[in-house]
Amino acid sequence: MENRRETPDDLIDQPEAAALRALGLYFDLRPGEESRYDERGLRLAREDMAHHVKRLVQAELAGEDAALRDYLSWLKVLFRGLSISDDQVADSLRCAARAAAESLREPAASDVLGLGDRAADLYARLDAEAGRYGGPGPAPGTTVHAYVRTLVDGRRDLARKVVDAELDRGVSVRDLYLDLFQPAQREIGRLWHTREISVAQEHFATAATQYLMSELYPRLVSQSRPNGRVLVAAAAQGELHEIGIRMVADFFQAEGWDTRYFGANLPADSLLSEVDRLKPDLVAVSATVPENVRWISRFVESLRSRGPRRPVVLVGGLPFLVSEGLWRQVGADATGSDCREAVDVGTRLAAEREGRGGRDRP
Ligand code: B12
Repeated sequence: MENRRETPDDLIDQPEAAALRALGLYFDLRPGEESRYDERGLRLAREDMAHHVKRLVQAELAGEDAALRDYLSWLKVLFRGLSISDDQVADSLRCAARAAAESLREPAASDVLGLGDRAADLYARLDAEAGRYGGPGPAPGTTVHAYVRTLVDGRRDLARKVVDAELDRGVSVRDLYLDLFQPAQREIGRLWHTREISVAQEHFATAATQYLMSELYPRLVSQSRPNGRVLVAAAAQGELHEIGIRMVADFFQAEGWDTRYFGANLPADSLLSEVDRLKPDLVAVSATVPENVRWISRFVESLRSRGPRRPVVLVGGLPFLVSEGLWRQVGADATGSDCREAVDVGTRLAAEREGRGGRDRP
């Protein structure tokens, strides 16, 4: 068919036409529903369809079930408590898959079509509470709970007091990163997801945590002894989540690495140029949004084409936590589930590389 021209990448970048087609298919399948939508409702339905299209196509690219399951359990929590039945969601997934398949070439078209039916069946059987995004959140009385409350209430001064009390009882900055800021950010995400807090409250919490991390940074690196190794750390192209990779960079710096941290959304070409210029021992790249993993794959491919004296590559972030083997699939040398593991594995791989004859330095 001559209109089947799009690659999976094109469709992920521009899902709008397929989303519109999917919504048409959905209203054909469920006559009578369209009249219940006002203009805003239709816009939201199109956005939901575009999201389905992107995630189904990305799951097809990933080629395993974990990414699909994760998306469905995320949807299950999102729609919990709303008047949208499992049946409606299942039909919208099928229609999104059909519309996506219509604009893809084979074999991707058949694969995505098959994913639609699998997603619809799986969705009905999933338990919202059981997945990564459900659950009750931190228990009242815990430090994480207290810290999150201060942020939700817009009280950075009180958040600071929670942090100071932890420091006074001897908690290290590393442990604050891992046992307070990380779970608190995930809880903030859960509260946003379940509509218990607004986007503005999430932004406030994130900004306050970043502010506190900056304040603690001198303490974190105060004992650090330079070890001569260089790290380049960045969030993938398109990726706005930056706290995880910032924590990774800070932990490396605390271990004596000379760390260049580039923050969010670094275009893949700029990352490559910096790697060529700085000749680091290790590159750490992070993604949270599944679609951004594509940029990491391309970056690693370009890096590998530079030969065996390229730096070690670590990848991490949510999609790599969800799909165990994804780091291998993108061609990286390893992953780590958190900033502590990142430093352990990165240090080991850099030492192995040095043992085998070192790195390409001017
Ligand atoms: C803050 C936040 C945002 C902020 C980010 C601002 C900023 N300056 O960082 C903003 C508002 C921009 C945002 C936007 C979006 N977000 Co958001 N966000 C979050 C939130 C609440 C916290 C993220 C965070 O700081 N986590 C804490 C860090 C410490 O954890 P981490 O990233 O996992 O990092 C650790 C490990 O993964 C690992 N690691 C990370 N990187 C690396 C790299 C290497 C090399 C290694 C080895 C290890 C490693 O080590 C880290 C430290 O221990 C999360 C909730 C959550 N569960 O994380 C949602 C969350 C990630 N967001 C979500 C969504 C849906 C979005 C949006 C799509 C929403 C929208 N419709 O616009 C957009 C996407 C934007 C984009 N293109 O990137 C979903 C993702 C669900 C999914 N599976 O896709 C989440 C899970 C919320 C939820 N429960 O629904 N978000």
